[in-house]
Amino acid sequence: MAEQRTLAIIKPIAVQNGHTGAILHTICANGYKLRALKMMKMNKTLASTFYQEHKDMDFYNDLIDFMTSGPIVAMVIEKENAIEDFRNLMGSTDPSKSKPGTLRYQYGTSMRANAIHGSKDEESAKREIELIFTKKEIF
Ligand code: 3AN
Repeated sequence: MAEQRTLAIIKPIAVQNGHTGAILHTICANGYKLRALKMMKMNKTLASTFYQEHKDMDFYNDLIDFMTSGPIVAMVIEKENAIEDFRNLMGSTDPSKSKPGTLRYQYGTSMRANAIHGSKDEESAKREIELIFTKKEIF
């Protein structure tokens, strides 16, 4: 299978709690190559565009507030089958239902504060990467 790229985001709570280094280590130890990396704060416009598919959900406003509440660490990571494999490494949306060994099991505290984001399919990965990074920022 060909190399594939996905967008990962270490969410505000995990950054605030000092888990950035450990999460980056886990990602790299699982065979992902870093192609782009930055610490940044999402503004409401960016967060609303990023999560536009959820705009009618009851958790949407909470999600936008949370994602703009502090710095995040965003990255483009690459390996074979990166999108599906990274979803497996993240674990379920609800950390209490995620499997031991997954990032959300280890670092997530609630549905909202579930530590990490990973694109769900190729179309989302392309859209999300382009929202966060310019072409020049990707190596
Ligand atoms: P995932 O990130 O696992 O693909 P999505 O795409 O269904 O999950 O939801 C996007 C984000 O919205 C989740 N990562 C989570 O932070 C938040 N979220 C999803 N469902 C809920 C919920 N029921 N209550 C609060 N936040 C939620």
